[in-house]
Amino acid sequence: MTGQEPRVPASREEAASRAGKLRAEIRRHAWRYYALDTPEISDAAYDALVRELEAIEAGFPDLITPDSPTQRVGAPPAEAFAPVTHAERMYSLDNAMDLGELDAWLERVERETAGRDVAYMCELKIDGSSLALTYEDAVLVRAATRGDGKTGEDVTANVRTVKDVPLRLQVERPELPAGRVQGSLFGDGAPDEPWRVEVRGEVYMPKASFERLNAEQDEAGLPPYANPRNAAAGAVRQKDPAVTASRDLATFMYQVVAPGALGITSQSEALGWLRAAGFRVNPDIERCDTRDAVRSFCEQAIERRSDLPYEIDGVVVKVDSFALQAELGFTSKAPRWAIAFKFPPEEKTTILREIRVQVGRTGALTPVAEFDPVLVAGSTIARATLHNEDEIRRKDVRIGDTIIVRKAGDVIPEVVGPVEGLRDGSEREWRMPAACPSCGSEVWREEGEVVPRCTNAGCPAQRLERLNHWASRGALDIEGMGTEIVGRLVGAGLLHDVADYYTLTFDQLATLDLGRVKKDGSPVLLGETMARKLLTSIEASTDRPLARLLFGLGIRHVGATVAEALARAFGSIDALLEASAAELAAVEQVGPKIAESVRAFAENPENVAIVRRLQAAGVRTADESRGPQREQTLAGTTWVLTGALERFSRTEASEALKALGAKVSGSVSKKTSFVVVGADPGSKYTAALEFGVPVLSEDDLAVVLETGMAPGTGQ
Ligand code: 3B8
Repeated sequence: MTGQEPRVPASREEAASRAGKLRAEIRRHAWRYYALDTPEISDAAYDALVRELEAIEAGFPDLITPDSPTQRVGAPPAEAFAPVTHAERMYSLDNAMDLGELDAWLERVERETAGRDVAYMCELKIDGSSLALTYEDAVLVRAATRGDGKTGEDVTANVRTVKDVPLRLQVERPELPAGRVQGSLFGDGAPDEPWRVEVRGEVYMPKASFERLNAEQDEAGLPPYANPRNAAAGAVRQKDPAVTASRDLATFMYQVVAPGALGITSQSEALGWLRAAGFRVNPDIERCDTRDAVRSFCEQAIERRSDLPYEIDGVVVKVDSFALQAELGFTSKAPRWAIAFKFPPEEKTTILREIRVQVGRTGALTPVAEFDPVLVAGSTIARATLHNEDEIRRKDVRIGDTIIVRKAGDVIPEVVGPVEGLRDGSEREWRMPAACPSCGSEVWREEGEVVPRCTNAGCPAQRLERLNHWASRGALDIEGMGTEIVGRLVGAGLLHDVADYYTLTFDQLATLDLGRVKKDGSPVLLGETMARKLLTSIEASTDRPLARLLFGLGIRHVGATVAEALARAFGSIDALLEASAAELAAVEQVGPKIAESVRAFAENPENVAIVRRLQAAGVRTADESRGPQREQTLAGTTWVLTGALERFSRTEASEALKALGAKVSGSVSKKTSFVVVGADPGSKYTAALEFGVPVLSEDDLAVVLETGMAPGTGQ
C-alpha cells in the first residue's frame, strides 16, 4: 500500500462519469474473480479501484446507487425477514436413495415420454440453503428463502453481502416477445413497465470456511454448527448483514423462473443464460443422452465428492427439454421431471491409534476411539465414541487396526468396523480398565447395566463434567463458559462445585491463564472483555426456570423431561428436597428408580450445602409463576413446535404452553393436537399436513398464550 489517498474529481460531473466507469470495471472484475474464478487483475489493483470509488462516493454521497459494488453491506432492515410469497412455488425434489431407484425413475420418465429421445441434465446437488433472487430492470431487488415453498423470508439485506451474487445483471432488457408468453417477464407488457426475472439456486458455505467458523465458535465457547448447510442457513438469517458478510458464503444458481419469455427452452440453455447474466454456475454439469451416461455421472460424483471444496449430498438429474418437463408436470410436492440421487453416507479409512476412557458426569466410563484425523462429510474427525465394551467386542476393533469411519446422519462420527484383511498381527485387543483413569478409584458395573462407573463422587473428571453440564445450554446456559475455560478455572483452583461459579470475581477471571503464550513469551490471559462478558452470563444464569436448575444439578436419571415434571410438581428445590420417595414416585414420568435417586441426592449433606450456597448467591431455586397457577386450559392437548420462531425462543414457547397444562412433544403423530410452524419448517410441517393436524402460525400461538384458549375450541 502506498498510503496515498485516491484522487477525487472536483466537479460533480466528472465524478459521476468516473464513478460510472469504476462501477462497471469493479463489477466485471468481481464477476471474473467470484463467479468465473479467473481474475484478470491482482487483488491489490482491485482494492485500489474499490478505494477510489469509495472516495468519490464519500465526496459526492448523492451519486451512490443501490447497485454500486460498495453498497453490499447496509443497515439491518427495519423488519427482519418479512414473509415473501413466491410467485411460483419452490418445490423440493423427490429422492432416489440408490442406483436402483434412479433407474426406476429414468424408466418411468421414458415410459411417460413415449419413446421420444430424452436428454438429461446432471448437476451436483449442492448441500446448502435454497435461494430465490428477483431482479427488476436488471437490479437485484429481493432475495428470499424457500420457507415452506409457498412463502419464504425476505433476506435481501443479507444476501446482498454474498460476493458472487450480482447486484446488477450483465444482460440487456430482452425483446418483447411476440404474443403472450407464459410466465411473461413484462407484467402487462407495457414498454415502461420494469422487466423482471427470478432465478433460483443454492447458497452454501465452503468446507474450509465452515471449519474456520467452527474453530471460532469453539474459541468463543459457542456450540459448533453441525454441518455447512446449517451454517449457511444460519448466516443467511443473521439479524445484522455485517455478520452475514463475514461468513464467506457463496452461491451456485441453477434455475430461471418463467424462462419462456427469455427464449430459453431447456435446462442446459438456462444454465448458459445464468452464466452469461453474471451468476456463478457450477461447472460440474453434464448433458447426458443415455441412461448409462446418467448412471456413470452419478457414480463419478460419489468418487469425487471428497475432493470438492464444498459439500454435495447427491446429484440432481433433470429432463433437459422444458417442453418435456411441462408434459411431465408436478406431483403435489415435487417435479416429476427431476430427481435427487442421494449419496450413500461417505466412509473413509484411517488408523485406530488408541481407545481412551472418558469419564462422564455421572461417572459412566465410555471408551472413545482416537484415530488419525480424516475429512468425512464436511468436517475433520479424529474421535468417535465406541459406546461400551460389548460394542467393541461385537465390532472386533483392535488398537492399530485400519478402521472404516463415517458420520451417522452425516453428523455424528461413528466407527463402522475394522478392515480385517489389513491386520499384521501387531494389533492389540482392548479391555475396560479396572480403575478409573482419572482418579484411580475402583470401577463398578451394576447388575444388568452395560456401562461401568467410577464410584468416587469426588473424581476430578466427574467434577469437571458436572461443571460443564451446569454451564451448558440445556441447563443454566452460562454463555461463553466453554469447556476450555471451565477446565482452566478448575486447574486454577477457583472452581470445585457449581456454587463456585457465583463466587468468581472480575479479577480472577480477567487474569485467568489460558495456558498459551504470546509471541513475546508472555502468557495469554482471558482478559477484561471476556471477564465482563462471563460475569454478565453468570448473572443471567441466576434466573433460570427451576427445571433447568434441577437438570443442571446432574442428579442421576433426572434428564430435561423429568426435571420439568419435578419442577411442575414441587415448584421449588426446598419442596423437592423434602419430598418422600412415595411423593416423588407419585409424579407422572417419575418411577421408583428416579425417586430413589432424588432421595439419595437430598440425603447427601454435600449436595444440600451446595444448594444452600446457590441460594445464598441469589440463584433462583423456585418457580414464582407457580403461585397463582394459570388455569390448565390446555390440559390434554399435545403440541409440536417446528421452524424458527421470531418472538419467542423455542424454550420460552414450550414453557409457556406447559404452564397452561399442554404437553409439548418433539415429533408429530396422529395424537398431536396442534403444530406451530415458524420459518423454514422441516419434515414436522409436512407430517402435520399428512396427519391432518391443525397448523398454527407464531401469531396464532401468541393469541393462545395470551388468552389461554386453544384454537377452535372456544373454551
Ligand atoms: C426443481 C428443480 C427443485 C430443485 C430443482 O444443487 C425443483 O433443481 C432443487 F422443484 O431443489 N441443491 C440443483 C439443486 C437443487 C434443486 C435443483 N437443482 N442443482 C442443488
